[in-house]
Amino acid sequence: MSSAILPTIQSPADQHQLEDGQLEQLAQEMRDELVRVLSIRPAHFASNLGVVELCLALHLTFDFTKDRLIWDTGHQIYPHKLITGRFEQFGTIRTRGGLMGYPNPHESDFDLFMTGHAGCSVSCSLGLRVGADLLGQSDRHCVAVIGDGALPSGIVFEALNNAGGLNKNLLVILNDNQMSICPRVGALARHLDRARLTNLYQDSKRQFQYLLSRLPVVGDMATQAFEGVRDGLKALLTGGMLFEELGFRYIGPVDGHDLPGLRRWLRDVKDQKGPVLLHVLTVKGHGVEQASKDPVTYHTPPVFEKIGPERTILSLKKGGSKAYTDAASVAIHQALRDDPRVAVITAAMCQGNKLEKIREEFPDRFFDTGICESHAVAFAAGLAKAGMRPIADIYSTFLQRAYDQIFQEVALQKLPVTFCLDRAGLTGPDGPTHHGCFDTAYLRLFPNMIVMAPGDELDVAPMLRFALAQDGPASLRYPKTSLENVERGVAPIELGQAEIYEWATDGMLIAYGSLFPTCVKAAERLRAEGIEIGVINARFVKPLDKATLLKAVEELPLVITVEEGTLEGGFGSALLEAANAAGLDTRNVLRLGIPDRFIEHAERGELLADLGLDVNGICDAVRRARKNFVSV
Ligand SMILES: Cc1ncc(C[n+]2csc(CCOP(=O)(O)OP(=O)(O)O)c2C)c(N)n1
Repeated sequence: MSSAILPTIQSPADQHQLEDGQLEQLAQEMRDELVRVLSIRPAHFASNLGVVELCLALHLTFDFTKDRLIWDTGHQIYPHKLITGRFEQFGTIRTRGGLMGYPNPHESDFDLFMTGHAGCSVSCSLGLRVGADLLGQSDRHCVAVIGDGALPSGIVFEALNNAGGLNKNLLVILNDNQMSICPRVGALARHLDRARLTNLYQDSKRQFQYLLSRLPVVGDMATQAFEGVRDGLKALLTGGMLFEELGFRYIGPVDGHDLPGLRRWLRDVKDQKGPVLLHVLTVKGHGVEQASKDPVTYHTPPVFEKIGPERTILSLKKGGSKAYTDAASVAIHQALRDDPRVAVITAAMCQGNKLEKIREEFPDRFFDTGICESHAVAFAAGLAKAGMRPIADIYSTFLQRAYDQIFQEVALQKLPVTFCLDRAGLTGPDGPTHHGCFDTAYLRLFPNMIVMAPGDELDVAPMLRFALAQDGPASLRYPKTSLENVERGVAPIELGQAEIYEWATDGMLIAYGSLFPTCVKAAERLRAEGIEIGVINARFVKPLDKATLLKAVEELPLVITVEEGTLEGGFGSALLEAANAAGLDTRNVLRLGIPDRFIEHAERGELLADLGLDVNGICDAVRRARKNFVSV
């Protein structure tokens, strides 16, 4: 849709020319553009609709060519992109070579960190604040915007604690829409809800709070006594006691969709001394009725069929084939039915992990910790120690947040926690913050850990059952893609045993996990060319099936390992280490996988092709290798 004002905003400074009415129109045009582009491309939708006014107010109040702004997580950064010189490219968002769906410093100086994982905005803003002060740039304001879903992350409280202690000038804006992806959980939600109740008195409160917050912090006994009264009154009025106790001045809650009001509040807090938390109330999906009524579906909806007048969504295009997540969710559900000791833990990804039915049927053994992966893993360790069989169902990339808990609370204690690593491998349009590339390398380092990957759908349920039967930790990783099957008499899952799909004389493709079906297709194509290549479904990287795999290295002219994970420290590395320890010549071994660089955003299929991990790429690698280092 062509619009009158938005295309003229080349940089945030252009907004300053606009009257209130024009700013309102700009907000509407931004929403129209979000609807237009995201109706044809699945992307974060409701979160972005909810922060349009907040984004405008921030850019109208601060000068982010020198001040600093961090959007926590970064999934709600689209309005910011629209008014920071990227309107014309907005239609390319999340496509190969186009704008990223998250902040990206390579795109714009207005984006400071490339982020996608939740919880770091307050820490990074505090670092920016302290760094600016040390470098004599105290006039630069630092602002973090964090959602109520990200707020409970442990690291946020580490940062609030540090900021309150340092008493630096820092503005934290809490964007409270009462939602994470699913409705928010935990005790903090109740605290924020109490603060919400006082919203009715917001206008009369504004001046009062402002006056109170302007009172000096240090002083004689009388002042201190007065401050005690002040804090008590404020807490009584606002319910923001928790933040006050952590050393922040709590202000709010204020209406996040009233642009003139928001601007007044921001002007008030801009030059306050010390750390300030401004509590802003927004509606996730604001401006699109269906999105605000069903923010879970519209967090990242499928494409929309049709848009009616007034941004009305007439229907969503759903459907498509079943994904690995579906197979895992069915297997987890069955495990809970089979064994009362089994429990499942998600870190705010109930919807993404497709655990809703389990949440309904087994509310006592389903746990959503919120965006708290490290807590989730340590909590799982506690459950295991108590005699339960917990499953930590966490995306590969987010499990990185729990690295030390996997080490200490789980592996070191040899506790039977099962890790289901969803979205392992290349996750497509989300890009480098979300690709699950590193888990094979980071998990196989730990003693006591069993590290596995199903080769196809048929491996998923048996592998989960196998993991749950172990007396120590075990993990399985599966990709973000449709289910695939390799027709065969499936061999049972046995500890450290690969499955030989086909042995052949010219060489062997050893697939670890998701690319097993691709390897089977590649071998078929090569056979048609007269090249006899076998395929092994490795299943385990730890313990490795040395007997089978080293036999291939020893006897065959060519061995190619194939994995959807980093080459550094991955499955191929494990094979080379084992071969080296056995004194084998490994010049016939070639490793295919993800190289040592961060991988951009594009469709998973496009990325696999780029990296030579599709059927064509694998066949080419075999042909090249036969030419280069195999005497045929
Ligand atoms: C460490 C981490 N875990 C999980 C996620 C997945 N995730 C993306 S957005 C989101 C919800 C964030 O809620 P909130 O901060 O309130 O923002 P809202 O979408 O409600 O505006 C979650 C769980 C993530 N990005 N990072």
